[in-house]
Amino acid sequence: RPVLPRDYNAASDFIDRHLAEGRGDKLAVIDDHGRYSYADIAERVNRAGNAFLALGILPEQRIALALLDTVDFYAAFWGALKIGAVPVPLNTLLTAEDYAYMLRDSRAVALLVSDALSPTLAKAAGDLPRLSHVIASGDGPSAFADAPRFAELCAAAGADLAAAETTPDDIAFWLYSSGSTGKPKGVVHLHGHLVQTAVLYGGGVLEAGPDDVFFSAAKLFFAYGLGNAMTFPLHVGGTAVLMAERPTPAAVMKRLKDFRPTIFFGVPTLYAAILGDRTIDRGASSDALRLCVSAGEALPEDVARRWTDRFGVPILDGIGSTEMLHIFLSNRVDATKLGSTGKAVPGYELKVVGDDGAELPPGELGELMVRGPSTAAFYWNNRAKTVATFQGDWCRTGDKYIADEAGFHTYAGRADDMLKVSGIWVSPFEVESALVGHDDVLEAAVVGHMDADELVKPKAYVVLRDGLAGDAAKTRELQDFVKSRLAPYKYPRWIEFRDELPKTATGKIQRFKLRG
Ligand code: 3SK
Repeated sequence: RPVLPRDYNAASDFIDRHLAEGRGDKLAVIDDHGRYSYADIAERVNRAGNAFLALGILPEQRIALALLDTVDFYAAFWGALKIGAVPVPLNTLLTAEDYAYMLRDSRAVALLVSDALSPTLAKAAGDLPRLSHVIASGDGPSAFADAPRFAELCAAAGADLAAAETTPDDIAFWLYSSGSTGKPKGVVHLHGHLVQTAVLYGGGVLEAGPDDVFFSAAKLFFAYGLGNAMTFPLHVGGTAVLMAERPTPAAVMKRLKDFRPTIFFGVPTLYAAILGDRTIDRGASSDALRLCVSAGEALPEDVARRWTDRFGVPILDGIGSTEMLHIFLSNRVDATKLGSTGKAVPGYELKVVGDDGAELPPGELGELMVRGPSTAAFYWNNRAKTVATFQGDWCRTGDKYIADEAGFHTYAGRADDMLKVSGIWVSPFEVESALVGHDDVLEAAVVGHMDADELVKPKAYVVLRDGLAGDAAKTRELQDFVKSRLAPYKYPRWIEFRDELPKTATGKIQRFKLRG
């Protein structure tokens, strides 16, 4: 584990160190618009930091980032950290209501928003007295017609900037994480956390080095993507390939061909979708690719086997969390057990505990707990959930696991009702509430259901009001209704109509009777 000096600003470590060590000319980032050396990135970071200072933004104030994956994300994230402010990257797939909550909860004083996301954010950003600045990223039309352009603010700002005096324990950034009930929680991470994940997982498990080119289908606003496509490449002086568009199989394969990444990071749903297209073969990738990584949800054995057969590259399954910042349990190239999530990443400790909190021996099923040097400090403004999750230096994962004698851990479902869909949390309760908001729906229960690739997607059981028929047209109508109310990825892929739902004597829906 790295031991950090008392004076430590993560931006100096991840950005300025490369200039001090003579790597200014090395290629750091390729995005949809261009290529940027380490010197270019350092200058953009300094200009962004100075632009924030010129707006009067103070250390510890939050700057919300609703940004697609472009070099502006790097500039804004590190520019904020460098002045001691706190970037809060937001999921770019959410609704105006979700954003309104996060902007209010975080008390963000500034919002930087990609043009393409501006119509949704514009609906969220009214009536927020603490939000003093909205800045537009991009050069297209923005729904914030009067907002200053990030590029112009940066061009007018100075190119030199000294890092704010921070310590490894200063708050660096937040990420929002959703739970089964209640609103999303602001997960608070410290300056010292990023380097721990870069060294322990990026260096220790991936054995990443300066010749690696990193490409992540998971976007930078996810903890998974933040490491894959930003902190891991930056830490070793490698190169990151960024893509703003949605990670469809075609878009991903094009980047694999054009930019020849050496490490690719995806989620099982994407690996299965690529495998589902028989026209995509090894020739559609490149011979530079040495390693693939899967996280976000458990990787079905069959998908892993077919991927390696088709592309000739190992695929490492692992699991992380927003609370732990990145992957803490993983297979390794030289220690893989198919169907298992692997062993503890060195530097992290795991234990499987029973309902009473006592550690269980190998072979017994319980909840996985983890401790390590990148554990979030707390949830913002949520004492009850903080104490329930962070217990001493152990963090409850909410995942059920069985460990074997050799330390391999096999996933056995969630301790709560949460679903991981294409690597993103979905609360069944939120989908149920949306469904019952439809005039024709009396009751709804949502559970996880396996698709043909053994990947979990939401399935709804619905009781309609008297006399209404549940048919294909009603299914589509309800699916569209959910998509119009919630982030579209949350919609139920299947709807089964029932006359009634199984319930306990006290009227509680018995979801376990519907799972299958
Ligand atoms: O979902 C995961 O497995 C994950 C991996 C790395 C970082 C964050 C998360 C949630």
